[in-house]
Amino acid sequence: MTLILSREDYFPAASLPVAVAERMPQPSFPPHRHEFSEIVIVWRGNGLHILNDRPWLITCGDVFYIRDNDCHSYDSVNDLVLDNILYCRDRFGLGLEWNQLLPPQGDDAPRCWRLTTRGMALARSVITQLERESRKTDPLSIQLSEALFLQLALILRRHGYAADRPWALPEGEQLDLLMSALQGAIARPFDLALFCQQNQLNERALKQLFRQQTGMTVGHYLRQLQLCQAKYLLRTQDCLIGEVAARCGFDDSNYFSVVFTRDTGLTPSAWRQRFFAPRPASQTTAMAKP
Ligand code: RM4
Ligand code: NI
Repeated sequence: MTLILSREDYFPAASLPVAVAERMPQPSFPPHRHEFSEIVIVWRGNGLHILNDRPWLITCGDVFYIRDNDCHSYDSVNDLVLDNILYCRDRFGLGLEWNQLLPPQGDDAPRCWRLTTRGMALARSVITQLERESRKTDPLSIQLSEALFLQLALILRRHGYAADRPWALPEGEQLDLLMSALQGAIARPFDLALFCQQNQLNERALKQLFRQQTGMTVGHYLRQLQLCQAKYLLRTQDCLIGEVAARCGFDDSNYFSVVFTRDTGLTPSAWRQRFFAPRPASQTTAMAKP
């Protein structure tokens, strides 16, 4: 007979829909089921989580949705810190569509989810409020607990992704990944298709997201990064134009000059001269973009 954890033992009152059980640390715990559902969020450390006979090595950022009829246990724990958010669907009173707010629960649904670092920070603060609120039994607190639980569920959806589907990385994180790759790509050619392949991202969707968020195409943005770098180098370093071109990702210094002139209205050397050659007050030159 597996252990069954009762509502009575884990909820301070029969009217409460949500309870937060912090485990700092989570010790090894024998196989059990619950008379409630449970969301497990792992903050730190590691251990083995055995869910319906399947072992998962868990660590920070892992999230599990445990259904009433699941059986699970913890083993080989090592400084494992997690929170259990316990809830009873039948005690919710706000009339929300929980089937749509929580991830699908079918047999082929992913079992292990990952929460991004940003998601963890957001979840952390909601759980802190929920922990306090969920102990109170007046009607308003009960509603507020449900609302906070809703907020948590939405954060987990927005900032979480199935552990076996890294290409479904939340949009914000996809964009961060791309941005840092582009910053590192100023001096070398950047291959977006290759980048997407390496990071298991959908190229079309990422291009669209980039455009939506920045108002530029990836190519335009990269070109502007290169030109900013070129202006900076021209102004601060006394090197050859060809060297500036190479350090900004152009193999061909003539082509660099064409692009630079088209963008600024000045050739690279004329642009540089603005900062170095003293100009007589009467001389008029085309106004250059900064
Ligand atoms: C235990 C363990 C179980 C959970 C209970 C509430 O320490 O984390 O999985 O159901 O707490
Ligand atoms: Ni449990």
